[in-house]
Amino acid sequence: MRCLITGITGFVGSHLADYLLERDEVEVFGMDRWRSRTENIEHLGVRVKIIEGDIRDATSMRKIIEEVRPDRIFHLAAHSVVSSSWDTPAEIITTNIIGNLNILETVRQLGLPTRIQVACSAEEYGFVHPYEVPITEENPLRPLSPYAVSKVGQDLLSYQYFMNYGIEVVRTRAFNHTGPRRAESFVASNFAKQIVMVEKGWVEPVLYVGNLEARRDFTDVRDMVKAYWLALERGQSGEAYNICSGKAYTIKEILDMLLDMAKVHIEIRQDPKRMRPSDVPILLGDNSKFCRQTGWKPEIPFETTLRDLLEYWREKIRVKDFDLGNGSINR
Ligand code: A2R
Repeated sequence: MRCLITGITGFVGSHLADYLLERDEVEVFGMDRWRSRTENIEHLGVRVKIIEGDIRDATSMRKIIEEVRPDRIFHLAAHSVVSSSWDTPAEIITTNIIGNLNILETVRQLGLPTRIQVACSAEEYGFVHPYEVPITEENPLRPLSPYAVSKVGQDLLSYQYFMNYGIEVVRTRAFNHTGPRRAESFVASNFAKQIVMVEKGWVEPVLYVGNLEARRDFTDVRDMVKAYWLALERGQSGEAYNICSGKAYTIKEILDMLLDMAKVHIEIRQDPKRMRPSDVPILLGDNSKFCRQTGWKPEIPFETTLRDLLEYWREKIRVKDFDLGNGSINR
């Protein structure tokens, strides 16, 4: 079976490649850009075939899909950062919605029977009333950021292509997920990296935080990629599925768990620059539809996820890299 991963160089894409390569029946193709950082996939070597392109460019998408003729596409490529989406709203809308359109349109024009998983997001639910929690797939979508609007666009476009043309799309609405390789722009990873920099004695023992009250439903990325696989194995085309653990933590609780695992004592300081124009107060999902349909359940305890995340940063930012100027000291 030929599987194409868009966004393979990213956090989730690289874990999905790891997971697919464990399966004998799968041949893995990945798409990157000329400017992509490849550190997340260097360990994969020649076991994956990488093709260069850009999802915003219809010609490029057609060339890749025509060449690979994938049985399955895992569409993960996106501008993925909520906080930066307020700064570059037009860019995020173009990349995420037009990029998705280019893939759906190519599969339609070529008449391929390809099944496509589209990485949608719990951010689409946006403003949620307390009585609507835990959130089901039936909840209204009230997006609160340009990123969330772009994901609603991907979600509904995929629905439309299924309804109009019968394109085999499964929409996965992922709640928060983290683990090794998560970029430092995401909260748990950012805290973990700051802790490691203090442990190494490179910065003063202070950790800068934003809103600690928000409550989020976290899943380990390694459970998340299994869910994406199962979405195409057993999910129904046209459907949207919440992928989440069904357990919410405040950001403060996550911070406390990480601090308990730290080797040093650290002072906490609020940083106004880390507050968002609008932060969704609670995202807690109901995963029963997906679990019922596919048999998936999250297996990795959150403590293990956070421990592995800390270990990732301890390994990744070494003195050697730092001295050579390759390590970032941004926090
Ligand atoms: O930015 P790059 O070149 O390193 O590649 C990123 C890729 N990407 C693109 N690929 C092709 N054409 C584009 N115009 C384009 N823009 C971005 O998407 C990278 O390989 C991937 C995004 O990776 P991360 O930022 O690490 O996101 P993550 O957490 O893996 O999210 C995967 C999906 C996204 O659709 C999120 O919105 C969703 O899950 O939550």
